[in-house]
Amino acid sequence: MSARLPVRLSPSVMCVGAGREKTVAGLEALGMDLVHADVMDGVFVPNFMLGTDDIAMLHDLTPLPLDIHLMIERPEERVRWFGIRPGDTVSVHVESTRHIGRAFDIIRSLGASPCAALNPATPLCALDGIIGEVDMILVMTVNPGFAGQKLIPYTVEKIAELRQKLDDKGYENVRIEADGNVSFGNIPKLSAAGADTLVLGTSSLFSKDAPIEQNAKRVRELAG
Ligand code: S6P
Ligand code: MG
Repeated sequence: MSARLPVRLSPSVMCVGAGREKTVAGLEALGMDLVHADVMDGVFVPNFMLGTDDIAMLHDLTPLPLDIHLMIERPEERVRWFGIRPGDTVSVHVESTRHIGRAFDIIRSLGASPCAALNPATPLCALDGIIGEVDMILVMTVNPGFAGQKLIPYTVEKIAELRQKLDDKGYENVRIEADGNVSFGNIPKLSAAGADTLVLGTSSLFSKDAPIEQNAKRVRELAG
């Protein structure tokens, strides 16, 4: 296996709850690296989440780059609506479009990092041919649409296989993001499998069992 890429922590805005502005503004001081912004259109997934104004507001609230996760149909027709900034990361689901290359080209032209996202049941062969076009692969470890779900066990092995596949093909610098129930208990096995970008939600950073500062410290200790 290649040298491990530095771990990045990406707290999910849909899990913040009340006091969103203050919490988002404080994420950098907590040692977070990105801000994960879920966009849902009610068609690709059975939920609505974060519109274009929300994304603009997030950019105003934090200097951290956004990690925009588009769970929308035909993202290539809509991706320009989101005020993407250079340095942002933008994930597009392979299941959501017949023209994923067009979406990647637009994202790259805006100075952002294009990423491919996979639902839990989508096989890794869906990435054949496009690995060289992306900076990261987002692996859903729950079915997309909602926070607070349980990790689907087979996705851990899928991450390990993906890391091996990327390394074998010479794409050691392509990152892997784990999204869904990245809990205190699951972080060690997801990291060991090869996930280097961790989406933090209700099961870790925003767990109500402890103050956010304590949760942030615990996540960093577990994730390295
Ligand atoms: C789900 C979404 C995720 C969640 C996050 C929730 O469709 O893409 O980014 O916000 O995974 O985290 P948790 O710890 O509540 O499962
Ligand atoms: Mg997400």
